[in-house]
Amino acid sequence: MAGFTFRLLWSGLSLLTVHALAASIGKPSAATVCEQLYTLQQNNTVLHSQPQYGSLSTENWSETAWANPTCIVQPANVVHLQEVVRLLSQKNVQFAIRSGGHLPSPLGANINNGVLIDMSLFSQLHYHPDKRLATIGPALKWGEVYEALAEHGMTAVGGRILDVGVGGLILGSGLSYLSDLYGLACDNVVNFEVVLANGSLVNANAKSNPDLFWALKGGANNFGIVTAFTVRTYPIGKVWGGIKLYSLDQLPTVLAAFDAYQSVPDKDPYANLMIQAAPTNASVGVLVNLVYLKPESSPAAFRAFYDIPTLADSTKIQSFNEFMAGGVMPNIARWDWHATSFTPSSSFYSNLSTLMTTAPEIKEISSLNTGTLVLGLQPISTSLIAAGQARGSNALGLIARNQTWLVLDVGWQFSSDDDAAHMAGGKLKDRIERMSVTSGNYVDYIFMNDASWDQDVLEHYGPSNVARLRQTRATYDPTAVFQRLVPGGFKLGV
Ligand SMILES: Cc1cc2nc3c(=O)[nH]c(=O)nc-3n(C[C@H](O)[C@H](O)[C@H](O)COP(=O)(O)OP(=O)(O)OC[C@H]3O[C@@H](n4cnc5c(N)ncnc54)[C@H](O)[C@@H]3O)c2cc1C
Ligand SMILES: *[C@@H]1O[C@H](CO)[C@@H](O)[C@H](O)[C@H]1NC(C)=O
Ligand SMILES: *[C@@H]1O[C@H](CO)[C@@H](O)[C@H](O)[C@H]1NC(C)=O
Ligand SMILES: *[C@@H]1O[C@H](CO)[C@@H](O)[C@H](O)[C@H]1NC(C)=O
Ligand SMILES: *[C@@H]1O[C@H](CO)[C@@H](O)[C@H](O)[C@H]1NC(C)=O
Ligand SMILES: *[C@@H]1O[C@H](CO)[C@@H](O)[C@H](O)[C@H]1NC(C)=O
Ligand SMILES: CC(=O)N[C@H]1CO[C@H](CO)[C@@H](O)[C@@H]1O
Repeated sequence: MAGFTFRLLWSGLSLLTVHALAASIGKPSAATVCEQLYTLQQNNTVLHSQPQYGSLSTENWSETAWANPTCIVQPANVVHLQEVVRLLSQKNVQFAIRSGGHLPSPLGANINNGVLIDMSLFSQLHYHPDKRLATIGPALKWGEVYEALAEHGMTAVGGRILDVGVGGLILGSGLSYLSDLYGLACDNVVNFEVVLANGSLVNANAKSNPDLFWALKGGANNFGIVTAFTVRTYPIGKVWGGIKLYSLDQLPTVLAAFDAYQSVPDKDPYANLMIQAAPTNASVGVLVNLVYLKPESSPAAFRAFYDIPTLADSTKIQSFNEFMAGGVMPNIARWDWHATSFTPSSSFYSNLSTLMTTAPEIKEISSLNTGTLVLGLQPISTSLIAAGQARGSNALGLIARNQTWLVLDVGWQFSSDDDAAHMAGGKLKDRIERMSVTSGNYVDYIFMNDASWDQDVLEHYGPSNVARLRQTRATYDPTAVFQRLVPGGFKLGV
């Protein structure tokens, strides 16, 4: 098999690296390293001049993530990846890491003048029925994971939209429709297999490298490159779920129902939902994606919504995967999003509804070509936080309060509007945040997977967690390779 040939070629690379280092004079460049990679591993190195370069550098969810890497490496296995990381570390060449490519941040998972490590070939999936665990590769899409697990009657705690990537979602914590029952995606990892800055391969779990295990649960790309996640799986049967669609002017009523849903005593953890409203686009209105993780029609958990007349309603009993396949995002070229968190109250939601029709930023966004704003609201219950703690702690510093994670998704067409779109979204997020600070509803937490590139997510994990993350970095990446040489993504800071 090709694997054998790869090994021979790649053991040649180590030797060459040593010679090259010994002889190194002057400043090493990404172009030199790319030539070396290409000489040694043609099949897995894509240079600027090659036909595949275009589609690989423009993958893909949002055009804001496109860039011009000097070359793109697609390691075929762990040994390849170790050699690539060793070479880049030794030569001090900057690089980016990409799994599913769904982060819209410019240069968050891509790079100009550097090497893009594209993890596409890490798409393994093994289910271990005796332990109810699955080992999954970072390049898989959640739809592929769910489909494979469904054959065993199981599912995993992962993305709510099927084409999101595994790697970035878990390393950014990962919110799922199962989270009130089982915690966040990162809470359900039992082992991370990781290539460290010096190229060594380690497992991080409760027993081996427990400090790294903790740090990776929210630590993004600050500690190493994850080559495999072993995650807990859970039985799933049919669910009741779908989308209830309301008109935009029903937003205050829908948010009042949302408040009632969140504030009942002992909220049923089998119920979950996500609200999306498009104040720039009245024809889209307000979408409530709701799911009950049992085959039970119209469960009591959602009773606050049942009296509100809908424009359309697709709720029915179906498979969990069919339900998630119904979740969509508008097809718009460029995206940015901003996150903030607050504790719910009826007065806060009422003021938020008003803001969504009056804030000047909404006009600024709708005046851009295909300018679109989607307000997203995600309920986070204390049971989610407790379920996470019960599975071992994470680095996120969440406080045990019922809360809402808000996201403003901003979509537009042309790069010439990038600054205007980013500014408007950021100003609106700040406006909402000021309102929550004034009313005492503010929660000092930024959900990484919904955050914009200029939100300092890790700093908000709290001072003691940040100190512990820095300590962990000193152990596993003493020369701060993942800070200095990997500029993209949410960084811990030096
Ligand atoms: C349509 C859509 C729906 C979404 N739904 C959800 C949802 O339901 N729940 C949720 O939590 N989030 C959701 N997200 C957000 C999503 O989790 C983030 O955008 C996440 O970064 C995507 O992961 P990825 O692997 O596709 O991204 P990438 O762009 O490939 O990577 C994201 C970041 O992680 C780093 N990274 C990726 N792989 C590795 C690795 N193997 N080792 C080290 N670092 C790595 C990258 O360097 C980059 O900084 C959604 C996003 C989209 C676009
Ligand atoms: C490179 O790819 C070609 C075409 O797919 C294949 O025939 C060849 O065996 C590969 N070489 C290695 C070293 O894997
Ligand atoms: C969170 O809300 C639930 C009801 O949904 C309630 O039972 C619980 O006491 C609340 N927790 C806190 C810490 O307020
Ligand atoms: C909502 O707005 C009113 C009027 O401005 C204000 O008095 C109240 O404090 C606000 N409440 C919240 C929770 O923001
Ligand atoms: C609003 O949404 C509709 C339906 O998705 C779409 O056809 C239309 O182009 C959108 N308008 C704007 C301004 O985005
Ligand atoms: C690589 O780094 C790890 C963590 O700092 C260290 O334990 C290990 O000894 C290093 N390996 C080599 C070969 O230097
Ligand atoms: C790799 C890939 O799929 N690239 C596509 C991303 O989306 C743009 C526009 O939709 C296509 O032109 C690219 O081919």
